Amino acid sequence: MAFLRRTLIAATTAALLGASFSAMAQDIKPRLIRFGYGLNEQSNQGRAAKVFAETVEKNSGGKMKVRAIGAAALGPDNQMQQALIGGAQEMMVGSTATLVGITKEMALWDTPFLISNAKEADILLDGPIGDKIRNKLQEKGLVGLVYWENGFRNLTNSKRAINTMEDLQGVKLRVMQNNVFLSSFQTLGANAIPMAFSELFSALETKTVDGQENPFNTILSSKFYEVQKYMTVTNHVYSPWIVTVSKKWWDQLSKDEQKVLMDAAKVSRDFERKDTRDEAAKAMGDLKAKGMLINELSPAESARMRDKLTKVYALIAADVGMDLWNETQVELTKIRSTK
Ligand code: TK8
Repeated sequence: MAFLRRTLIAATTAALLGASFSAMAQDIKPRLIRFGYGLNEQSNQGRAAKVFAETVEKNSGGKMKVRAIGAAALGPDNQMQQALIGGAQEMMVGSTATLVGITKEMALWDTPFLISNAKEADILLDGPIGDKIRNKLQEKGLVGLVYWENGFRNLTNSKRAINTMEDLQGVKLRVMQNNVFLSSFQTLGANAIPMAFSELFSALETKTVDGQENPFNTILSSKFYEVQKYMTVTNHVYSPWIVTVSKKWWDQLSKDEQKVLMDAAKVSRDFERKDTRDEAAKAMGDLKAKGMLINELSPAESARMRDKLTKVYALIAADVGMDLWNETQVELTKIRSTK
């Protein structure tokens, strides 16, 4: 009898303990991070999002889990930004260009012909100027972790080959949603129409717009070659992407958790830049094979465009502040003198 009672007590205790263990296990269920992005899963953005997710999971010992959600399934860039600010979504990666309405200094990256190669991009973005601009996001409820490469942008359209600025006249050209892009392409004579990236493919398909501009990689991964006949290699601006976190959510994380995210963001950045550059180097051939007619803008015509766009430089300098503008010019001169 006494034995039976003892066994019963032991069993009950074990059951209770078991129950409280599983309650604890529930308490430490992994932190779920929704990481949204705009391009397809099969793209440089999608591949790097996967690397980020795997690295976070590995470095946190499974305590943090990233669900990478592409193709703007969580909404276009600016909708996700608002969700991050409000704390309804944890993370995203998207264009710095769509952040200009939130942090005006981001407009620096939209300066046509500012950056002319990968080395300049990496030094500027990862150095004090990139940090200064990235950290400005904090006042607005966002934490910027790292910049990824979107790349040098080129023009496509369904109307005609663009050999001179005059060929842009009357072309309905989708631009990213900010004043620098709008003014730049208006200045060059196009009929510039700001629009979210997520609406772009169908707008091109239905001829709501005739053309758009994006790096080779995106023209390929978003299958724009299906609805665009002409591509002109202009390299008119180097576009970064930026990985951002909801500050509301970030502030609830431990220092260790924040470090896991920052470290993984850097791993994803290094992977992404290499992957993007490798892909861009082959993409022109791929796009030709898909049937696009490709021409390169002549150096003389490119110089004409730059001249015309100096007017936009003044607008950007006023937006980002003269100090930051001058600091950037000094930094670029320095980079260019140390070949
Ligand atoms: C993807 C966009 C895209 C950008 C654009 O969401 O909007 O044209 O180049 O990469 O951020």
